[in-house]
Amino acid sequence: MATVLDGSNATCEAANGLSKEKLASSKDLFLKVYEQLVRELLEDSKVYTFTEEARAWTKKMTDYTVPGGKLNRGLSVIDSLRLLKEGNLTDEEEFRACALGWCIEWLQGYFLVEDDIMDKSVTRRGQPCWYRVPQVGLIAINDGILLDSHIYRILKRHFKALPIYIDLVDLFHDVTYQTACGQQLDLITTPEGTVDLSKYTMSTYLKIVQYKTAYYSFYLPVACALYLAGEASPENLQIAEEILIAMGTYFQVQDDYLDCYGAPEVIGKIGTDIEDTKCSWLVVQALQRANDDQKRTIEEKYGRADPACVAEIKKLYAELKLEAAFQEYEQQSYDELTAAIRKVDSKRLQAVFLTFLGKVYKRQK
Ligand code: DMA
Ligand code: MG
Ligand code: MG
Ligand code: MG
Repeated sequence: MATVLDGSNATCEAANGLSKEKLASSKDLFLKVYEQLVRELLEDSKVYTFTEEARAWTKKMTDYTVPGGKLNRGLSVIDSLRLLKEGNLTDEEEFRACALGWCIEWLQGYFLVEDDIMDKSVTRRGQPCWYRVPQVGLIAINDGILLDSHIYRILKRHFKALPIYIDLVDLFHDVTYQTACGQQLDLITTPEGTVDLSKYTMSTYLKIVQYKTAYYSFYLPVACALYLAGEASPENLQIAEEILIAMGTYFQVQDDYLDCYGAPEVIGKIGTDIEDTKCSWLVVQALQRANDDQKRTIEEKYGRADPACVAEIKKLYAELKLEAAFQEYEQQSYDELTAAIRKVDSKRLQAVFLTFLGKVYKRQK
């Protein structure tokens, strides 16, 4: 079937008027704004004055945990705002979109620092997880809290004078709450040392991923752009929520797939979902397809650190043809998402959603 998007950015941009050059220039500007925001945080002495040692720690910690990812979430604020305003942004508007984009990347840095401790992960973005860096250890817990606090320092400095300030603070608070609730569901569905397969249903899975991933990764960037554009009406926010929660769900299914089948050199992290007994899309699918014997294998081998057990689970996934099941899911999600987006009245909003979808469709990392 011919679709507006074929997964390559080129097709997506041609359909929506955001050129490759424009996307690249967003990134250059975005990275410059990072340097400014860090400088401001380190020089900010309104409520706290750094010692030299603390300043150096914060700089190192922030550089290590905030800017090293794909930056899709952060860049989506400026890319979305450009589409909403059809390219007519003042320098100030561009700066604000970047600053808000960085607030999302800071939020992501915060959640990942904590997530890697809780998931006992080893690497992130191609380097050791922050808590595994010598001299860091559990200081990372407090570093995460600091990253979260930085968001509100940035918002105060750059948005306090605007009428949307309180809406933005509220939005970041709400989305942080939603994400932490999703993380809670993710963690309590699999208390250490137990495997209760009856909990691994599709409805539990969907609830976990909607809250732990979709709100902060997909809804938040577009909601920020809508506020900056002066178009955050309840109707627009609701349409954005509907489409972007579905898109974020698809994104987390990809994350679960890549946890098992992605190459660590490409995804920058070593999967731990099988060892951690996670309610992953793969195990939910496996349970739906498994016969009694295969269910017993899952009961006995899932959630064990022993590499032989992990290998047995992967073998079972192969028997149950889960790679093909994922490909089928991916195509179906893509078709459903594009159909839903085409029903949106505003062509500009359509372009925002299609551009975001183009960034993640068939991603390898
Ligand atoms: C990620 O879930 C969710 C948050 C809020 C960080 P995950 O543990 O599957 O993420 P990752 O695979 O990146 O560790
Ligand atoms: Mg994790
Ligand atoms: Mg996790
Ligand atoms: Mg994962």
